[in-house]
Amino acid sequence: MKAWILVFLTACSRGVAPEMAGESDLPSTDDSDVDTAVVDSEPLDTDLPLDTATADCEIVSLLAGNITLDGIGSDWGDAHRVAVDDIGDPLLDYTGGDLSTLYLAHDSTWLYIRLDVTESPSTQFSNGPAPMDGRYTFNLAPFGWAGLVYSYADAAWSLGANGAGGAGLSLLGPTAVAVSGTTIELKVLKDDIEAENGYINFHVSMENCCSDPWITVDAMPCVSVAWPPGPT
Ligand SMILES: [Ca+2]
Ligand SMILES: [Ca+2]
Repeated sequence: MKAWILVFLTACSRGVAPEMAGESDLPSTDDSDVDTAVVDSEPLDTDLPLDTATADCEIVSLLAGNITLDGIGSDWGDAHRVAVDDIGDPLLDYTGGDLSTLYLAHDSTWLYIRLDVTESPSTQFSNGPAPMDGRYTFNLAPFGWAGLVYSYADAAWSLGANGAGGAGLSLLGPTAVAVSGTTIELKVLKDDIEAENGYINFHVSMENCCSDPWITVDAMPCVSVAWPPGPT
């Protein structure tokens, strides 16, 4: 997988920052030490130690919800909010690069993820040449990752656009992503998700993916949910 591939939703890869292997939490966006946020472009290890997979992630509830994928957040209750992040804390000043709130929900078929940012989500985060080198990343460790992608080729929000792939996940293109205002909604087939240790960790971030060094510009606190989830 090429380093410049825009957004994906995969879960495990080799060479991810130590925090992805459960050795530490995602780098705090308050941390001025950029080096701690550096990751390389190699795939993550799919054999993460099971007992450390949730060590640095707060275990939260994944509740059933009746979600419409339209980018409008009114169909999410407060109980679906699983993480909040500080405002004004990105390491780089990218429009749409300040992450604020993460929500999770599911129904009988889909896992839904909602990310709110403080400005309109950037359509400049793509795998094009600089400065269009950022991306929103939704990493569902330890089993795989999914990617959210803005397809510069199609000029549309699209899951798996521009050739981005997700190990073991069906990336359904534009039908799996909706953006409106400051809200991004996406959905992943539950049948594609397998948790080896009974939990899935969610690492959601905005990355300066194609620069050197490759840094995490802003990140949501990691959360972990039991998987498979309860009945809907
Ligand atoms: Ca909605
Ligand atoms: Ca933030």
